[in-house]
Amino acid sequence: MEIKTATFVTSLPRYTSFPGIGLPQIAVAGRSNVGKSSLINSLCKARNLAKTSATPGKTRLINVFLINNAFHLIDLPGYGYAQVSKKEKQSWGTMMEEYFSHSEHLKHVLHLVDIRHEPSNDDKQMNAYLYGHGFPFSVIATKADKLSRAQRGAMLPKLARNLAVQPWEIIPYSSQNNEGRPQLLTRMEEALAMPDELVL
Ligand SMILES: Nc1nc2c(ncn2[C@@H]2O[C@H](COP(=O)(O)OP(=O)(O)O)[C@@H](O)[C@H]2O)c(=O)[nH]1
Ligand SMILES: [Mg+2]
Repeated sequence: MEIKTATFVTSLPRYTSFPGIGLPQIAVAGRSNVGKSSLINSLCKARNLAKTSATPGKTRLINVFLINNAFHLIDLPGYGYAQVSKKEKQSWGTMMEEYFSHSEHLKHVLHLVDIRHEPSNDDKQMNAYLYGHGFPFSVIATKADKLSRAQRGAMLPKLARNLAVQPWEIIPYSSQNNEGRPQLLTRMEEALAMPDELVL
């Protein structure tokens, strides 16, 4: 698959209000600052399609992008930002619940984790949620450019063990040099081709 067109559709504070149009969806989930928006820009070869930020905890909305007029890419609000109030954490939880319970066209979740760190408790909770609800997902290890080959070789098995996937299933990704982009596009193409019956 190649991405030929990518456009911003809308930002939603509540997923229930998205009319949807029956297109399949691929969602991007992960900690604040893990590189969700950067990955979307890298995938779409667009500099500013999704707004990136050096300050974590900025994306409080569900951002919807239309790709190739064929599917929606969903930038979910990040979790795990320490400086948020209990109330904000609750509203994040409500938004995610609303999204996952109304996303009948969701084909695949890209769960982004930082390749440099052992998964946080929030990462493990997200992983357990995806497993528990039977959502097909891939683990994408972001910021791969920040590690040497050797360091990476040591980290991938740790990530895999914590997130109950095989090390070779994880896609190391760099939004800086687009490493991992072809593999991720292939993974997305396969996910989009899955029959709906397999999506719980
Ligand atoms: N070196 C490097 N930095 C990255 C990469 N992806 C994201 N970043 C940086 O990490 C910060 C957060 O990225 P952003 O995409 O806004 O994260 P989000 O909160 O998950 O959407 C920004 O300063 C990005 O420039 C990457 O692959 N490599
Ligand atoms: Mg973002």
